[in-house]
Amino acid sequence: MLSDIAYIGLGSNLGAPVKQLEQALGAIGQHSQMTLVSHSHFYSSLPMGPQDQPDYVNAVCKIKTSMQPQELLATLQIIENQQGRERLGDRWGPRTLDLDILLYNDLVLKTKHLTLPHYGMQEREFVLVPLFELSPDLTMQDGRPLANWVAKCNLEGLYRINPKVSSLTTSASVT
Ligand code: A4P
Ligand code: MG
Repeated sequence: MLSDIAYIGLGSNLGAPVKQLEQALGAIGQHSQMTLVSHSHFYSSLPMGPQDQPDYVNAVCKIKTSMQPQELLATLQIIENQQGRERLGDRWGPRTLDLDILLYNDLVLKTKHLTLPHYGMQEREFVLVPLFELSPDLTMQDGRPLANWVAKCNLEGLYRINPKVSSLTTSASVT
């Protein structure tokens, strides 16, 4: 049963980033153990970390899934790999596709391979703004509303880059 809810952060700054995100949303929607509930607009953002890399395109999607978090992470990493993700070891370096689990229900978890909520999300405007667009009433793990975090973040260089592609959500929602 697809009863667990997760939010996934999508990011790309190599290999036609908008297409990478569209393709990833398609793969998520078509997976038998995930339903794509909704996705945010796509946003252009300045690179966090090394500055000698292209700007990113970021978005957030909400899914329902029957997978446990570890299995979901492995599945998302397969999708990253299918889209040419190379792990070159340079932290925060450029990538064709990055899929991070931001939230999984209300779960708080810290294992070697998985930290939930995602460790950096509360400082990242390219995560908070699209997440707020999808679910403005969310409360964060510290008990404060997501809106408070959004109000505090630096929006410099962040802008929406496309109209919402509703067909993606509609076709992908069919199980
Ligand atoms: N991992 C632990 N928790 C999670 C989680 N909740 N979701 C582990 C996903 N993965 C999680 O990730 C490294 C390891 O984190 C995984 O093997 C998994 O076991 P990775 O995707 O292989 O490598 P990474 O993404 O380079 O590492 P890191 O430190 O997670 O980077 P971030 O935090 O993803 O940042 N600038 C802009 N504007 N937009 C971006 O999207 N992204 C990054 C990467 C840098 N700068 C950016 C952006
Ligand atoms: Mg990642």
